[in-house]
Amino acid sequence: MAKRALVGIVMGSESDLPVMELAAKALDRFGIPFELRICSAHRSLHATLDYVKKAEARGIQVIIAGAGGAAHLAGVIAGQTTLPVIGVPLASSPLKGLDSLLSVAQMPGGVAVATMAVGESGARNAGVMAAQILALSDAALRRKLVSYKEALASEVGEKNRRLQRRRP
Ligand code: RP5
Repeated sequence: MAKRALVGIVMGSESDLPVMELAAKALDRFGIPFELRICSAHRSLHATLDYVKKAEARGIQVIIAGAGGAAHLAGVIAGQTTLPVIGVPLASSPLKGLDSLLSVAQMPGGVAVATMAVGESGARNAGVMAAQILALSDAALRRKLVSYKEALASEVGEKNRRLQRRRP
């Protein structure tokens, strides 16, 4: 039987999926069960609110919300839940994500969204951030995160060694 999702990855449009898959990939790497949903703060507000209202009772502990343009999805969700909400601004409009970044980050006091970088790095980091939140109460997951950080460092070391061989 599939494990109950701990993280909800929501996005404003199907067109956001290729980037938001990177959040899913990061969670997969740590073995964290998640679910993916398309729901929009503007085009399907009622479905979004319905999802948020039921999420905690279903076992969701962190919500990742990715949207582009006037990206209100993460903020609308954060206004309706005490679960941690991680916002991913997407570069899907002619303004290339600056609009989304400001929409996700500039929340009014009292309603917190943890805003990631624009685009692919942000989506990947949203998965890592969700893992770090969950690791606060999961020692095995914390160990996986420690190895992940070590792997990042050794990748850089390897690239540096390759460069030194080419350009001593
Ligand atoms: C936002 O508008 C979505 O999050 C997406 O990034 C953007 C464009 O959506 P589509 O027109 O491709 O559905 O709400």
